[in-house]
Amino acid sequence: MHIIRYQSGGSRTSRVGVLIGDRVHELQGVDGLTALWALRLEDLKELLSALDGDGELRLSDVMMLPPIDGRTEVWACGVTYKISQQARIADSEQSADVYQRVYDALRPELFYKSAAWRVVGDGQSIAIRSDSTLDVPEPEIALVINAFGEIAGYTVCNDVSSRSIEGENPLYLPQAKVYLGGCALGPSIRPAWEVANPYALAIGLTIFRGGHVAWSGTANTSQLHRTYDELVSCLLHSDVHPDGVILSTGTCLVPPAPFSLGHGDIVRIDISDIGTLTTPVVRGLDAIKKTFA
Ligand code: DO4
Ligand code: MG
Repeated sequence: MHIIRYQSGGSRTSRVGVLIGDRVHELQGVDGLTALWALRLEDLKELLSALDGDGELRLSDVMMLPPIDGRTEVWACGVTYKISQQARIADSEQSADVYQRVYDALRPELFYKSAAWRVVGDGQSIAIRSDSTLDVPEPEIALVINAFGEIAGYTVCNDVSSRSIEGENPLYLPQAKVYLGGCALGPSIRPAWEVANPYALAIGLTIFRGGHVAWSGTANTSQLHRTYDELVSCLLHSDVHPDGVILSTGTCLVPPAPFSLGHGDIVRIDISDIGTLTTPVVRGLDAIKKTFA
């Protein structure tokens, strides 16, 4: 079962539903995903478990939208896998010790990534900045957290990042991370109760260029250096998210420099039991603005 946001029948209204097999059940009266995150986990499970396999629409009849809406924000964790720490130390000659220290510190690195409206979904373009020289996708498992701080589900996140801008100075992190086309999520949300072991999920990253694989790698969430509960409790320590929040848990794959994303590349992220997120790459603000009609 996957929770989805979609449009159908030529209407521009976004709907919330559940995908079972290739059938879509519209959740009547649920006017946004945020209404689901306002429910306690046990109530959400009861609501969705009442559905059977006979949804009224086929998957091919709907247009999927990014699985986030309303005031739900995307936050992200940094340096939660050894590979991320090592790549950042290599990029950042003068500030290498900040990455060394945060990896083992009690307090994790958490940063704001995106408002819902600027998140792109499966099949939509991501962007690299025209003032950046080294760019990578960051394939990450993201936690969907409800208004009560419970993990309600999991989705795939691409925390697209400029390594050259962050590497120049860690204080440039927001510019390396937060810009139009810099965050992709989806295609759907897998309810938490259906994921037997979220610490044993295979993550694959494949970057296609000119019809060929330009780079690929695999990793596993078993390599995560922290627990999901610890990351959630730090995020919510002194903050509230009444519409829920999505927390991306850090990258476990970094294509080694000098590999850099380019205009026309296609990025595919596969996370077992969760989904596959595929996004073409464009370079520069004008190009990404054209895709945000
Ligand atoms: O330290 C900067 C960000 C790290 C990050 O995004 C990651 O480890 O995934
Ligand atoms: Mg990241």
